[in-house]
Amino acid sequence: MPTPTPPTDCAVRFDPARVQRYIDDLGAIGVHPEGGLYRGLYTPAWAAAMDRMETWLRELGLTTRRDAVGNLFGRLAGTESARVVLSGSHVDTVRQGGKYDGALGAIAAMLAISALGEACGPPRKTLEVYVICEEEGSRFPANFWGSRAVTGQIRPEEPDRIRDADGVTLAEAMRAQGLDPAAIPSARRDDLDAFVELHIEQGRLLEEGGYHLGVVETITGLRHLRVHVTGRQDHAGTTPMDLRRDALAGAAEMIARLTKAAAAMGRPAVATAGMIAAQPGAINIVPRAAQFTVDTRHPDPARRRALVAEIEGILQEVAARRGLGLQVEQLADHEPTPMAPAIRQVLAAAADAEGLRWLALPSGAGHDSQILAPHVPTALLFVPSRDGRSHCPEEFTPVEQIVPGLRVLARALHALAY
Ligand code: HGY
Ligand code: MN
Ligand code: MN
Repeated sequence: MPTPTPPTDCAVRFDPARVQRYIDDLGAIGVHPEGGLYRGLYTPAWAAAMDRMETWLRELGLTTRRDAVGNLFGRLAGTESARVVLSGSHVDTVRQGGKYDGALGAIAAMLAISALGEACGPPRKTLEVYVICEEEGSRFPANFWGSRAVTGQIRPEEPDRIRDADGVTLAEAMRAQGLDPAAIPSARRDDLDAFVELHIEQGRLLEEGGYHLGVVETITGLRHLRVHVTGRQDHAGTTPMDLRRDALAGAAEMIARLTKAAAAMGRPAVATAGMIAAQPGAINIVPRAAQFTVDTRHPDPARRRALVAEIEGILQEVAARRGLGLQVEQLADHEPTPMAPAIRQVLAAAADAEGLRWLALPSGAGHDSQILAPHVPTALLFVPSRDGRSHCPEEFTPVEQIVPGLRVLARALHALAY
């Protein structure tokens, strides 16, 4: 694998003010009434953001194309090979999310590839910006929708089975955007030689260590559950505590113990109950049912298995002792995913060539890179996150900490495609 030849006769430079304008303009689409952003897959805000990206890609001289699930590509054709070096990230957001998670990687790929085309002429291999339609699973419980389409991993029953909170299926939402669920298999690609994703770290290691950049070694393993607890609805005033089958009290004990188990395992083990609901939901009624989600992560396969097993045991023990029904629905399960050493080396050499301090680190967040990596040599480049904050309106990275990432991305793509 080549090491980045500095783009000598094609000095690639980035104007911080211009970079910030793109971030702010895209970050103005999908403003959430309670703060931050929300661009759920196939919502009007999502469509507006994809349209804005396509307009920019065309203005920058790239040929655009959309695939069957709504991924957007901006192409800089290669002179010698139709093989493609891809770079980008997702445009959808979590609810009340920030304007850097995903969007920055799509903008960075657009600016790096267009700058390379302008300064260095056409590449040998084709370079493509990959504006990914969905990663977060924030509208539909089916994350990595865009990259699972590109790698042929969408199961035929998913579009009609998976529904959002309003009962709209993925297939219905696709059709409302003029997309045909039957065409999903056509989104699969087998022409990809490499994928490089730039993303905010969403953690605090780079900032705490004074590093300019992070080169990810492994993306953490993740399991998403929805836990259904059932008990018996009773009068809150007349039912003795020892006779209750209180579904919400059972769920609360489960959550307290599973989060304690992750804390006891120590960093970087994490477990989060992000959502909870109870029925019938009245102040004077013992709840008959409760549902909550569990997000469990660890970058080490054995530790992840141990934590998952311990959590399963906690759910079973609490339910049995309290006489509660238990049904555990698995929503997602991803093994820890190593990034490609050869592509990591290209990023590291590019950072060294720029005289930057970089850190090799695991990613505690999930990324499209983990879906591409088993199919395409893939690497993930981090820029710092202020206070390690993300998935919140406070998400922020100063543009002077973004530009070094752009320069390294451009060098790496130059090494891979020219
Ligand atoms: O949840 C994650 O780690 C990613 O931001 N979707
Ligand atoms: Mn995210
Ligand atoms: Mn992301």
